[in-house]
Amino acid sequence: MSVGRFITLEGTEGVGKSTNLRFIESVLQQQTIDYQLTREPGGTPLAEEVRELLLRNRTEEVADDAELLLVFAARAQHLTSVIRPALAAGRWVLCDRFTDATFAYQGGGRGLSKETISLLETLVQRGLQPDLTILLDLPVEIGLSRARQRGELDRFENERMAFFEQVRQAYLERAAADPQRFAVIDASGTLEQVQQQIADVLQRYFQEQGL
Ligand code: Z5A
Repeated sequence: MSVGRFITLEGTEGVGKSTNLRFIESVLQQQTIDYQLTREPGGTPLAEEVRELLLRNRTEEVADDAELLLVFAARAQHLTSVIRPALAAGRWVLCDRFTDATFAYQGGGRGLSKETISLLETLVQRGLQPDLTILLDLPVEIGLSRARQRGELDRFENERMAFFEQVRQAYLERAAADPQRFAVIDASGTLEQVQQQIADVLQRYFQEQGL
């Protein structure tokens, strides 16, 4: 049996991840690819509970290390219960955010060291990495104004502009360091323009995979 492929979608607030996930799903369906859609933090009942803990606005300040460990606790469960079994069964996994988000938010945004994050990555992932990461990139002010139109803001969305600038820079640095895995999409255009770029990336990827 063939092993599935692991595709992740990343970006800062308001880049259009949810909207474009539905588009990526439609492309996979056209290609008759058997896939599992999932997300981080979350993807299993336990990990979804951790997500709720992470996103809820609270008066107690959350320690950066506590936030980091919660993210990886959810990821460990998600990998064991959902991602590894799906890939082993030959299914593709389409995941809304993964560890690049940790390097961007907890690393770039909170300022935690890459070394610490890498240590936990090694422990939890044991070498497993996404095969393709689509990074939707957008100037922070445009993304935030899009995100704010959606209503109530969660704990992350309430962060300052400088935080999201650091998150964006960390994403772009990771993409520049691994151009084989990352496809950076300019998400500032119309939805049609963004989806055309995503379709091109996926077509190229399918060709490389001999599909
Ligand atoms: N987090 C973390 O800190 N560390 C980690 O390791 C992980 C996550 C894995 C939840 O993520 C939080 O978890 C996240 C980081 C943290 N921070 N926050 N918040 P999430 O992925 O669930 O949350 P999100 O960033 O809000 O994702 P989202 O719901 O997919 O939002 P979106 O990217 O903004 O997508 P959208 O809802 O499709 O688009 C926003 C609006 O823009 C919407 O009204 C669209 O109709 C509109 N839109 C979309 N595309 C366009 C174009 N091209 N033009 C005009 N308008 C558009």
